[in-house]
Amino acid sequence: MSEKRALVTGITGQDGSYLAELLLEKGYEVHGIVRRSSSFNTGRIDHIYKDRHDTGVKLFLHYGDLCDSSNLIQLISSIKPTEIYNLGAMSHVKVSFDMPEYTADCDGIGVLRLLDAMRSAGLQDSVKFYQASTSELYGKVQEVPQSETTPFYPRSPYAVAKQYAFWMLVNYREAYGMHLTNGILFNHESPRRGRTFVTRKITACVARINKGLEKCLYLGNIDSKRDWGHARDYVEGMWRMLQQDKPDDYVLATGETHTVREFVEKSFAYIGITITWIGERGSVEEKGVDSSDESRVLVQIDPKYFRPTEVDLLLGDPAKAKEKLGWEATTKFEDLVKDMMEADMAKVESGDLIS
Ligand code: NDP
Ligand code: GDR
Repeated sequence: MSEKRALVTGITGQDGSYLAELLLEKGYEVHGIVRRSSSFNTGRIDHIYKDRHDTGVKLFLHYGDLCDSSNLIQLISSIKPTEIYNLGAMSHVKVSFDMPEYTADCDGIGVLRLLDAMRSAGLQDSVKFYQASTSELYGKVQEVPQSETTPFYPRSPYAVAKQYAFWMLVNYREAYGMHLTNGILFNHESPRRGRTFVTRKITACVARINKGLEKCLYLGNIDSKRDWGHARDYVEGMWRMLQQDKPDDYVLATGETHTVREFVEKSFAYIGITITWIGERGSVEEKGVDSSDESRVLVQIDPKYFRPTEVDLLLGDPAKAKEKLGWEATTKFEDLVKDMMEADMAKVESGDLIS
């Protein structure tokens, strides 16, 4: 058995795929939990998993679910990981309003299941555990910028479930002396971001508009502000947290905030289009063209994307992570948009973004 053995829940997600790459590069034996699905859900890790027979890559996948305690106990007891990264979650804030009970089970109680599975397996003194906590915990603005000491005010069933998990970690850390760390991560994106999250929805749609495959981008609240970084930077921060002798809680953020509106403008600018806003409609403006012409409207608001309660402003203070972990976000807003646009333009060209 390898001395460095990681178990990653949510390995098929955006962060899970980057983290698996990072851990493999660092010589870990990596075990990932995959949900059974009627269609393939390993697209983000196929490039590392498929060639494991040829390259000897130490990546092992196991069926499992955060809602199934006996499965988690069995996996943790047999794998005996030295580090666990809990990235698995029903991670969509808007969807959590439609599925609050499932979200609580997976994102809240799921974490308790993992903590108790570690204890049942007798690993409570040896394993280090990372919990994917979130800037959504700050919710309704209490303080700007937000740091490890800012009070929480969750604004969605997702955030409430994550708050339960956050405090469960703190409690088990204090009660049993376990090495449990919360990473309070602000939004982080990449070309691997799911297409229902706003950044990727925008870049995929703009790339498709550019190719004539779509006419208009429909969005919800374009005035909310987010501190957007690149997922590749953030998984490095997760790993650094677990290399510390003592467990703690850390914010990872860029320290910059931008509106969804700005993300839209930058993405259209990438394909050479300047958007002019008339209220909440974004149009292409050119000399001599009638601005009320519907065919010039490239962005429109669809209220179905509004949330019952919104998080208006997120801006993180990553000073503690810089000081204690030597971590800093290397990708800034403009480069993030560029990276995502470049990738989606290439996907459209190769026929991978047909719908
Ligand atoms: P994704 O939505 O891309 O990935 C979520 C992962 O969780 C997928 O692998 C998914 O599997 C898995 N999953 C969902 N439900 C279950 C379940 N019941 N049992 C086991 N696994 C499950 O999220 P991200 O990669 O973006 O985020 C990773 C984690 O970090 C999440 O916990 C998220 O809440 C949190 N987070 C994310 C931030 C971000 O900006 N990306 C910021 C702060 C926190 P499948 O592929 O089958 O759906
Ligand atoms: P968020 O990300 O809720 O911050 O959660 P998302 O990209 O879904 O929304 C960001 C902001 O954009 C607004 N918005 C829209 N959002 C979506 N998804 N679709 C739209 O059409 C749209 N139009 C406007 C939203 O209202 C919101 O203000 C993400 C997830 O990764 C969480 O798991 C994680 O915890 C937090 O980031 C930090």
